[in-house]
Amino acid sequence: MRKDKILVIGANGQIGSVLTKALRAAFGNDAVIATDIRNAVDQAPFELLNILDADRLAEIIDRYKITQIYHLAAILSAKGEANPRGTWNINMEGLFNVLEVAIAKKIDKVFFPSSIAVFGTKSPSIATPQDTILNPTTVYGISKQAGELWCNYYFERYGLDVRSVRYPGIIGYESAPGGGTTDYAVEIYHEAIKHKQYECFLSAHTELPMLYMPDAIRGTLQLMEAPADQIRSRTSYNLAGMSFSPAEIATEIQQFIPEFKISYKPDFRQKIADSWTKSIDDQEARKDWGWKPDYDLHSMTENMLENLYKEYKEAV
Ligand code: AKB
Repeated sequence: MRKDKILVIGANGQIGSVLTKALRAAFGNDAVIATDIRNAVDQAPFELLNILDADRLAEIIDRYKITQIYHLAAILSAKGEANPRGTWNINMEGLFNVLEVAIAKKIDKVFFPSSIAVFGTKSPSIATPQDTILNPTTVYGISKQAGELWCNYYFERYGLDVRSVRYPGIIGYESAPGGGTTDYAVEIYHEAIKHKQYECFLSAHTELPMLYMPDAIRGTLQLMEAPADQIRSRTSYNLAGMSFSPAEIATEIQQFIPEFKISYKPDFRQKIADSWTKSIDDQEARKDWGWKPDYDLHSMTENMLENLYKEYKEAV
């Protein structure tokens, strides 16, 4: 058997940075090559990589004898709306570069993150099943839906072992999100600690599916470690953790910081959030490869605040 050598593309991002650490803990530091379009401190081995540069991608794969790829580079829902064609180009051409090089270099496994952004106003909004009507309204959501179908195509046509989950909003203390519609659910914890107040860009009762980072990382690694014959979906798996609204997360934070106050000033992201579903059904992931989240809103809030307090204390 070949020794696993893992390439993480987008290793500076919200999920990429935490996933890189987890992969290094599991496989050894030098077995995981971090790449990103921006330089990173503290990430060696690290290579600069623009995912649109297919030659550089192939060169890095050859140099490090890569056997697995985690492709996390993408423009998210809110930021993507500012430049729809540019977002489509980065999200789709980036994925094609990964899928093509994976075939050419006989890569063992590829991970492609999809998102709840594939759902739309015609998808059932409560406990949305995995296989259902998809009518995404953002360019990000459209690119993720198309990406899922292309992953399935490369699996069916070329036998590429590509695996995917639909991430809900991801909340974590180690890294900052950027350009998403669910970003408020991370910002709110920082603002609660720093200023005891937060102005939310979504309205009070906008309920969305969310997942705590440790669960997201564990689920991702679990999917990638599962025997190939257990992966019955080659488009993407729904991955659920919890669902809540800004008002509900604020009430939860008030259990720990009673003086915390929230106000609401919905902006263009409200329309995106309104097009997504409120909760998702992840029974396929549970059945096929044993997925089960550990955290709910209460235990996540307790853990987030504890870790953020530590971080802010160490920073002063
Ligand atoms: C976003 O808000 O765009 C992302 C996502 C749900 O994929 N966090």
